[in-house]
Amino acid sequence: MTDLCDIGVIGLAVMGANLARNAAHKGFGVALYNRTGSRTDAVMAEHGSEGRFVPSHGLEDFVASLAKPRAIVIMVKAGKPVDAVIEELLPLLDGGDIVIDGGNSLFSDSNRREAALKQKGLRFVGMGVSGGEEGALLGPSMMPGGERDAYERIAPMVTRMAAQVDGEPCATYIGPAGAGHYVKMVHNGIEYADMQLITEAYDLFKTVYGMDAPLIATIFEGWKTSPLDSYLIDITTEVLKKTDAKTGKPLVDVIVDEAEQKGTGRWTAANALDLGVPLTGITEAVFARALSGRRALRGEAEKLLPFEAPAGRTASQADIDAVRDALYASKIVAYAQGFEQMTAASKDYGWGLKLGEVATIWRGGCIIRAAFLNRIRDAYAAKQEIPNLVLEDYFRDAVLKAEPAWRKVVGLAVEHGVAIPAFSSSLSYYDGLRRARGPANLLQGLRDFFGAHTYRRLDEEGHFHTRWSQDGAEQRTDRPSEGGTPRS
Ligand code: NBP
Repeated sequence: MTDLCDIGVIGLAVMGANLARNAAHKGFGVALYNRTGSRTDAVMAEHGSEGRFVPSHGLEDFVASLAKPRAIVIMVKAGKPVDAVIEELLPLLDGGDIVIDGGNSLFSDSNRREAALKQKGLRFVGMGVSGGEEGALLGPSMMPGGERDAYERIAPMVTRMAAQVDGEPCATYIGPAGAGHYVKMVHNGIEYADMQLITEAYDLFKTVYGMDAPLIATIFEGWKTSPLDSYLIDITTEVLKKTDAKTGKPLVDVIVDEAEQKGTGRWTAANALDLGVPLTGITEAVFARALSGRRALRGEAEKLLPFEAPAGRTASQADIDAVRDALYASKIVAYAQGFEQMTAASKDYGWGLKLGEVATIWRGGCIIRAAFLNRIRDAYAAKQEIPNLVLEDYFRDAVLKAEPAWRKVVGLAVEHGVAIPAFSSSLSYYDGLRRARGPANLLQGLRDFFGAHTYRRLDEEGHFHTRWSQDGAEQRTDRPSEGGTPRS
């Protein structure tokens, strides 16, 4: 039959509907299904003429409208709804059919789903999709993981639907099982850090220099020609420029200062703790959102611990450039940490991630798309494994150049009581990273004192314990330090 569809989409909210339209615009026949049929009808009423759609109000009809082996994209709310849809689909599918979860699923759920479907002779692709509503429609960045042959089957569709940069699609096979959703999770974590850094730069301009939103917008606009050039800088300019129709004030000034989160940043930070990767930038960004959410408490606290906004200093061009440079250096640290986390995950989970390809497919379509990603791609083109991006030539030169400004800006914020957790933690991470000998020797001494956890010596191999509270003598012990050695 010629009229069977190439791809099916289940879940026609913002992302599903736009991804389905994207597929149709590229010439693919698209089967449509949504639990609540009125949503399917609405998509058909508004967009039915944009391509070849076959809507169904029942899953059986939906499955029957697809060419075999079937490729079915699930775009429903992450978590239990994905399992519910898979449960319903199972009896209707045939061996070799491919179930693609395009939502923001937790990577460990994708590991589980892939294994469960494999047992039933079905193939699973856990595919991170980034770009929001517009990306889904015009070309997102797509991060598919699962069995390679399942990806190969859908690759012609996925690569055509993805954003294209310099003739290359922003989609590539990421790795086995949950690797695709993992990389999407870290992408979102980096997005958290990037947005937090931008927010801190805004607060410095607003609170220390007393600038209004339209003026700050012009500064961000100017950064388009700097290495910070990115989608997030572009939309920061747009948001800061917008005037509220009701009050005539900048819209940003009437928006409640309470950030919401759906969980991917938190997952990234929690996984970094599991892997023992120092992911300070992203984690501080998650905590900053949590603190923003305690609005009533902050209101009470300001009464008891008064905050006095500094009398607006005048910002010189050098002051503005210093904030830009501090933002850039902190951003480099946040990305370096995210890439270090993916390196660690790739080893621990045996995924063989190709991080140069990850940087390549993040250059377009996704929320963190930025000129800067070309530099990361270049670094991985020259070297397969990179312990830390900060140490690579381009980034090392950039942070060294930015360092004086970075310190000045962090110092200024501290002096004036402006919270800059991502700027300052990135600088502290940088300072910790470049010390061949840090202060953890004392920590080990303390641990050995109260818990006999042992320590190693600089001048001798082996593990040692001092009988601190007894005769003070040191003894060699075969027992390795409890808690294992830190990740090197
Ligand atoms: P939502 O995350 O808001 O989910 C709504 C969809 O899930 C509707 O189609 C709804 O059907 C369906 N659904 C639910 Br809820 N429970 C269901 C169940 N038990 N069985 C079947 N269907 C169920 O949609 P979205 O914002 O389009 O996002 C879809 C996925 O893409 C999510 O995982 C999201 O995190 C991810 N994502 C979103 C964005 C974005 O910018 N929004 C970006 C990137 C990724 P109904 O109509 O019958 O209620």
